[in-house]
Amino acid sequence: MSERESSAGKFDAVIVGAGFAGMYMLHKLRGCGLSVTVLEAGSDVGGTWYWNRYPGARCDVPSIEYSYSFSKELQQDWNWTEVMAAQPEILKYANHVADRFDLRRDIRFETRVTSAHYDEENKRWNIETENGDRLNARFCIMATGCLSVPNTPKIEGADNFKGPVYHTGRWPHEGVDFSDVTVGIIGTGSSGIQAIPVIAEQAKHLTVFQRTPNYTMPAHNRPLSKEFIEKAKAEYDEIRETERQSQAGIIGFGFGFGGADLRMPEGSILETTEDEREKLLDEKGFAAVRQFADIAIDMNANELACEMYRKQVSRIVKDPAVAEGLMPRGYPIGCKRPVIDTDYYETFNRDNVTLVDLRRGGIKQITETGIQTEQGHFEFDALVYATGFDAMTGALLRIDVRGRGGVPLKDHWEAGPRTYLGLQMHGFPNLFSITGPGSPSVLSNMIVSIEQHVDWITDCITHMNEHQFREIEATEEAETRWIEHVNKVANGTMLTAPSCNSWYLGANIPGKPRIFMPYVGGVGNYRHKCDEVAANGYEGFSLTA
Ligand code: NA7
Repeated sequence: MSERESSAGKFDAVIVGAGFAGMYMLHKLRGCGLSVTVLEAGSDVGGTWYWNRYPGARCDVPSIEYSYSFSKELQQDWNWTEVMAAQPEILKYANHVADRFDLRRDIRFETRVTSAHYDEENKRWNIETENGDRLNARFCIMATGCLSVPNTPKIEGADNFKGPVYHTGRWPHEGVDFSDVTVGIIGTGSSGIQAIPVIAEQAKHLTVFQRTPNYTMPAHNRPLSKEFIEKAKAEYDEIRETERQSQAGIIGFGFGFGGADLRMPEGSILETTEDEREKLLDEKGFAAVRQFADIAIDMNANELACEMYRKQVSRIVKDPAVAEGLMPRGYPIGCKRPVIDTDYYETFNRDNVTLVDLRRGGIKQITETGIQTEQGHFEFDALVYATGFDAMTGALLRIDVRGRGGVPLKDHWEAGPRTYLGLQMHGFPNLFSITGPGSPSVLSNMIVSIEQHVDWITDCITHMNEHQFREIEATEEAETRWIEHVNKVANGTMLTAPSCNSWYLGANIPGKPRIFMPYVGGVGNYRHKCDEVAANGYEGFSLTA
């Protein structure tokens, strides 16, 4: 392609998003000599870590493992400081990668994509942005992230609130000073549970509005020693290979050096006595709760673990009424994305923290000065929404994506997301999604899954170029079979328990189809399946010249 064509907006590939997926995709395709541009809504790289700057934001995967493996030099040069890195350090890493591989020259920032339409005649995608840019590309690659569209629930009176309003997923870059400020926070998912202890330390008073108490485990985060870093660097090849073949793309390399115990659970809780469980709690605290394997497959075993969990909460939280308010009930432990925290329960022993357990009376409306609940009115100066995201499908559905015959993606996904391997959709040729629904994605270490998808897509495009194929499209049959498989392996597990309202199921967004979106089969098995598909001449895809 000539430079003139490229400057007129014609590319081999357009990538949407400059988070960890988009950055690596750009690096790989550029390395193949393709003309590529990345369109990014933010003003810089980093995706999730660019937007989620709330106090306490931290990764829940050990830093040694939550990092790129594609460059050995990068891996050896970069030094993580903590077992689980905080947001500023991860963003610094993303910036380092962008500088090191000179990525920014092919990224257009502050450019939000509004539509992507497939032109069947020319077998190319027409992409438009909010700024009025028009681009044309053979491949359109969606690196739009799984947790990138914040969910702000529609609560009556929300516009009446007079003070400042924040969402954890869109935190101001300059930070927020809560000293001498009274704060109300809605939401006790991962973001709320990370932010609450940090805000409580600064604010004059913090009122926590909790609809569903969560199960959360102490992170035991700590600085990494020089010896640990050296050991990890010496063993990196083995660490990466083991991650790639594992269930979740995490091997818990931090264990023994600080960091949460990520070893696989084993044994049966049903075979323990009450005294034994009590003793285990004395010895290990919350870690005792997740050590048994049967809690993932047997509801009675799971309920015993939940009882242990609640007992541990009551050991930490001094006021029995507050402890009771924080105890999760009525849904199994492990059906939502695990939350890890630093001093979450201890925070509720502070004099400047109030828990409003909305199970005892919900939110009626937001007022000028606070929140009116069925239990009374609570006043504060600033309001924080820690209310999560329209996960996995939200970002793609906000773009007007139209495939063959002008069919909108939202019609194709009306009853829930349909993909083949989470990589492609029938009717949408030459469009790929990275870590899309139907792939291990959010059930795994995202960077391991991102690298696998990017490598697979790059090999696929290279194969097409070598064999002069112009179009690749998942067949309807392959897509149907894959979705049936994705549902089959998830059904009957704790993850799809009817009592569980997780964002994996889309249950946090009113009206969203209740479908388990990621693939439970495991990172290693999934990788083999994708490799097998490629080795068999891209089985399940139709390739046309
Ligand atoms: P989550 O995990 O979806 O948590 C959102 C929280 O907000 C959760 O406690 C919700 O309660 C609460 N929420 C949502 N809407 C309302 C309304 N209308 N009223 C009261 N409370 C509400 O999002 P996070 O950002 O914390 O974490 C997302 C992922 O990011 C996490 O899993 C990690 O992978 C990183 P609910 O449970 O729905 O009753």
